[in-house]
Amino acid sequence: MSFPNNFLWGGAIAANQCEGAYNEGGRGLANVDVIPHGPQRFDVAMGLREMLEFEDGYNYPAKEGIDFYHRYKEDIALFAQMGFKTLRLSIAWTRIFPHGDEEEPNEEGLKFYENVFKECHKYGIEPLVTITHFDMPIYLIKKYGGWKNRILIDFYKRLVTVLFTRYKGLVKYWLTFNEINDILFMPFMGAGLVFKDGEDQKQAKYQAVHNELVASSWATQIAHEIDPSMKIGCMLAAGSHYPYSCRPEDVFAAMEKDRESYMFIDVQARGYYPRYALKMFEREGIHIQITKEDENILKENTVDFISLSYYSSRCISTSENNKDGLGNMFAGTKNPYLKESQWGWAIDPLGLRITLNALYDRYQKPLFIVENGLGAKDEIEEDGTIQDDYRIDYLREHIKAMEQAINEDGVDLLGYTAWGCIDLVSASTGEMSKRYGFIYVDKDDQGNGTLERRKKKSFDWYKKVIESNGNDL
Ligand code: BGP
Repeated sequence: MSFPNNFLWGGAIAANQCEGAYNEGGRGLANVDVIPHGPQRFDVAMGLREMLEFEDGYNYPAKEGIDFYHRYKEDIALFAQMGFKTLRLSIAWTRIFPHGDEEEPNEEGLKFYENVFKECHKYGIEPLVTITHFDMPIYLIKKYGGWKNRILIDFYKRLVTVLFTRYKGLVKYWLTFNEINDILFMPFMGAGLVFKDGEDQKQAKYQAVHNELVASSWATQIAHEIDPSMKIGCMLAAGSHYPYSCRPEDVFAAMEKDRESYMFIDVQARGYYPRYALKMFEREGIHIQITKEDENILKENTVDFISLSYYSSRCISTSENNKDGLGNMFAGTKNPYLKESQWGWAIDPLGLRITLNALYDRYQKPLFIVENGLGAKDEIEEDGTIQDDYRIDYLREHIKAMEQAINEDGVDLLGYTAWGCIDLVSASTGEMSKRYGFIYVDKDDQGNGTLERRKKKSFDWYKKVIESNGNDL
């Protein structure tokens, strides 16, 4: 096993899933604040329900998160103990611009992240910052209709200008939108879209997609103007699609499903819409407002690197009998060759190697795995320990696969940040019991608990992995 000397080992968290303090420091309300846990979660995340009724329903346990807002020093010290080289975290837009359309930013919010970044540097940890991780001001949704309105591009430009100027010298690596392709599956969570009855959802989604893609390119341009050494990446919810069988129809369907996501990165990495996407818009009657300036901005500002989350591969069948992949937001078909997590996510380390190769072959740009991990229910033993060997097994196999992608296939990989390196609120369930961390946080699905931090068995294991630069797994 060998990894490049400067390989960026670390972990990943997101503001909306860990910070809490939703009404402190001048923060405004965000879309993520009104997505309840429980049965209505998906309807709201998908924009299918009017969100206003949930406005006061900022539900436990998301309300308080894991209180990272007040405990970040303690948490970063623990990450430093594991030897993190990098920490991926995100900015809550509503801390910087509570409504999103103000002229001037909120100093208290800016100061908070400045303190967090400085705390990271104290330990030699390089922050890797997601500008928006499922997170936008409610005000922009109510007043402007979210990302389907291209005026959001201007507000986003203002946001990133403030961030790049203020954090120049503190943050080098930036990601513009978390899992940008999630707009298609969770348009309220990803882009603040709420659909009216009878509205053409596809049209609205792809206009929002375009606006985000243009905003992302502007961010790349603005960053490079402010500080040419900044590296801007896109972020894809990745995971190759396998045909369920070798029937050509299944193979074709898997190719099309891959393209649904690749389209985003094709634009961000190559600078223009691929022809298959333009044909699809034509076929589906989707008319996107694209200006000449948009075209130029996209063309001239492709990303510096491509980041991805990878949890599982997906399997596609064209036969109606095989559509049984519940428990996965990308619902596909159950793959009979793979085991699954407690939430039905297929466990496929080789799939990571396949995905890395596919992305590297396609774009020839450095890759960065910014999310990977196993969501599982952890039990505290009588002696107070948490023996999460299942998590260690999952991570070990995925790290092996990425090592092979680097050394046997020649993939250029910048780093690896394990998702939810400290337990936090799950994005799909809005609850705590789906845990990913090396550090246990005492809190349950009703929001009760002391918030005490406790190292799991995987904590020392990951420390050893980083210390040995991936040699000792
Ligand atoms: C990704 C998100 C993360 C994260 C992760 C795990 O889609 O970027 O925010 O939560 O998935 O998903 P979950 O929390 O639903 O298990």
